[in-house]
Amino acid sequence: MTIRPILTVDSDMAVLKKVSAPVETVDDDLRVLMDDMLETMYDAPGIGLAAIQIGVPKRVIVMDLARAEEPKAPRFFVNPEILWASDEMFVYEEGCLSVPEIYDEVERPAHVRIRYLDYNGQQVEEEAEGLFAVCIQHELDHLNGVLFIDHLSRLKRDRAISKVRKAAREAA
Ligand code: GNR
Ligand code: NI
Repeated sequence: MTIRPILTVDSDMAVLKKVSAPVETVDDDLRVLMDDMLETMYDAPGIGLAAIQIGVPKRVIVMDLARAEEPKAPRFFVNPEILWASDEMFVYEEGCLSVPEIYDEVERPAHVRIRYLDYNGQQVEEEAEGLFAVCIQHELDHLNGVLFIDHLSRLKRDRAISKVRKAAREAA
């Protein structure tokens, strides 16, 4: 498995804005990508990662919501779709590996019903709530070129991007 560089808004905004394409078949090549994404996510560390965050415009997400003291619980989502979203909303303080060190509250549907293909290409339907619902919606946004800062006011979004740019300049 290979840890791949994670793209960030200071240098890779144009790639992160791309709409990712559906996967045709869940094969061994795709499983190599998913394994690399998982290792990259654990290394970061993060709780979710969309393929576009490593520059691959495919509709693939990896996630692990297990706490540090719990056994690893990797999950894989290929061509995920939201079938239903609740009217009830939920506010959570989000962050993103592509917008490092920036955290702000985003409001999203509290419950969503999703359909996707798993690591073996099997179709799964399930309902998500809590952090799972937040994370799958955050990742699905990435597949459509949307970042969590796009849900904030223009002022907050511009400030967030400026902060990431400044941090990148200072690190260089
Ligand atoms: O690691 C991550 N944590 C997180 C916290 C709150 C809401 C969403 C996330 S996803 C993020 C990793 C990431 O950027 N995935 O795209
Ligand atoms: Ni993100």
